[in-house]
Amino acid sequence: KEERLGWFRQARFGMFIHWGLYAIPAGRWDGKEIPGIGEWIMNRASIPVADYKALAPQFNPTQFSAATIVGLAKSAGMKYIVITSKHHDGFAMFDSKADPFNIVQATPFKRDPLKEIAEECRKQDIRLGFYYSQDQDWTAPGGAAYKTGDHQPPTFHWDPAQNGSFSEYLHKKAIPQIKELLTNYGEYPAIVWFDTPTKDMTPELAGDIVKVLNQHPRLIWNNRLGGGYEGDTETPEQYIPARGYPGRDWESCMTMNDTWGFKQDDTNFKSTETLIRNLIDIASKGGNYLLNIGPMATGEVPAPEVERLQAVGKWLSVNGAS
Ligand code: JFZ
Repeated sequence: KEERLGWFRQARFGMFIHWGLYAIPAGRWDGKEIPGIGEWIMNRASIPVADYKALAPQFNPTQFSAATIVGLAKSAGMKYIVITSKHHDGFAMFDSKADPFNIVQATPFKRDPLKEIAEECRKQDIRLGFYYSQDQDWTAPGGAAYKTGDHQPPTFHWDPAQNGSFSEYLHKKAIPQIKELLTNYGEYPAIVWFDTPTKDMTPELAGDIVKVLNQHPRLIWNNRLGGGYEGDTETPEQYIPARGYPGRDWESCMTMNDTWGFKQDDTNFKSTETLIRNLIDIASKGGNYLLNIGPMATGEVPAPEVERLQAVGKWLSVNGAS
């Protein structure tokens, strides 16, 4: 375990990246600001599957630069990156043969940003992890959905196109894509970051994922797979546990404003001082700080996020901590 988690225990500071089609509406739909976090817009605004999928042909983030983003993490003093490979909207931000709703096949951009980031992480000596929404998938038939608004139990779906078998979704889309992520990016991912399990993820179905994970003995995965699996890491969200997690590895993930995915109307950014204090507090308790950025539909990182990361990096180097 020490051999596998050694780097993670030293890391202290990482970059979370939430980036996907939701960066296009950026929190507004039909001219209205949709409450809540930006990457949840499809669910919060009950957007039909076909309308959401129509965002893909508009996605052309030509300003995206892996070198810039990895360089930003590096200059902030971060030691690793975790990026959304597929969020709850079901859109794969990587080259997938398992499902056509992906950035290479369904957009004019046609590039695989995960591949570009992986190459850059290799060059700049940064570890790389992939976030993958294994349970919720709002565009694949059978994918799960958390309830919002008036969505009805038991599925909380809002579009008949979402109906189907969860087990089939898992075996035909999620597991094949997890295999792609685990085999197509060289020594990465170092981490698979699962999220939001529902009761659909039975111990048996989660076990089918674990069989795949176990073929990669150096892989770290978090505590959000579901099916009763604890994983390697605790993932407190938006808070710092008072005493850390004695005996467990952990990372606090946090936003800089109030959203993970880019939202044009959210300017409620924390101060650099708060970010530095959070990092110190977390490090003093033995955890890692996984601090989020939400790139825009152009591929650029919002300026307030760039400024803060550079300022944190400067503080770390002036104080001999990086
Ligand atoms: C989840 C996602 O739904 C969200 O979009 C984002 O990706 C975030 C990092 O993870 O949201 C959660 C998951 C877990 C908790 C809260 C929000 N939690 O355990 O309190």
